[in-house]
Amino acid sequence: MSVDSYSEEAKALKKLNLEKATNFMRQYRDPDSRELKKLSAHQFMEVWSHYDKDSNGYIEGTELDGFLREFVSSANVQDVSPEAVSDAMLEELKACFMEAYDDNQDGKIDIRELAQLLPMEENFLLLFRFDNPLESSVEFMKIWREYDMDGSGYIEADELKNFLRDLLKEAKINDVSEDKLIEYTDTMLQVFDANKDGRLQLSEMAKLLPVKENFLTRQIFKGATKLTKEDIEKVFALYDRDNNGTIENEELRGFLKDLLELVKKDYDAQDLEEFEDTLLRGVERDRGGKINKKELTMILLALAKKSNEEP
Ligand SMILES: [Ca+2]
Ligand SMILES: [Ca+2]
Ligand SMILES: [Ca+2]
Ligand SMILES: [Ca+2]
Repeated sequence: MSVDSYSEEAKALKKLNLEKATNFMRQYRDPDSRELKKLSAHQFMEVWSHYDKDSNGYIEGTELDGFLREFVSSANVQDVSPEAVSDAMLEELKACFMEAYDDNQDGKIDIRELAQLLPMEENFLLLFRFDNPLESSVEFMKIWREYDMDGSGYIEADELKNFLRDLLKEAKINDVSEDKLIEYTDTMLQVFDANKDGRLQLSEMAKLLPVKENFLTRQIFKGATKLTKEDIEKVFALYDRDNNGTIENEELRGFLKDLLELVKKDYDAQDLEEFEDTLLRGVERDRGGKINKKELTMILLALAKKSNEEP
């Protein structure tokens, strides 16, 4: 290598590093057209973890401002610094942007929403677009049981890989190499493993596989109004998916998961089990983890009472 080409290269590298430091998004744009390049799974993860600075699973508040400033100014052919985006412009931009991308309208960008925004490898993108959200937590618990093959109470890397492989298969994608699949698994694990123990617990998997609605967050269960017989019938029907007159197995665990979600942000299989013990001890008499309508009524009344007592 000649000295000249070396110094050219060094200059280019220096420029790239400088751009990275001032605007992280710029490296993912084509230097001429300024269009976003297709991101690999790994690059997507880089973007995500760069902007979700506190790794809480959302790009929000000042993180969101920072991302938007850099996202927009990096599209400029001239080197405008992120600060060149005025506050007024930013507010306007944010309004439009959130309108378009904040699907669940919580004012934050989650990973699924970012995945819709950035161009990515198609097969990897698919993993964020599969037939979701799930109908309910009952379906979630069925999937959980299927993929926690060793019953450890966690989805470990190999189990996650099986899950992702099946997702791709379902989407009729059969040409993903084992290496790619491992890359996808690593990336998904890094993104969703919030407590960094190298495996997914229930609450982490719940982010990867969201359900349409937690039925129990509806107003009636927040003690706002009195629980009517109709309400109870409705809840019962929601969880007794096979209509056999009792809530059991995944139906019961789906119900427990929804309950748990109301009180806890992070939870694992052990929490669910302990919760089941406490909750059923009072109402269920040795019938092997099933609850009938009467028992459900008692549980819901106890909960309504409790939430009425809380300020
Ligand atoms: Ca965050
Ligand atoms: Ca497992
Ligand atoms: Ca974890
Ligand atoms: Ca049932």
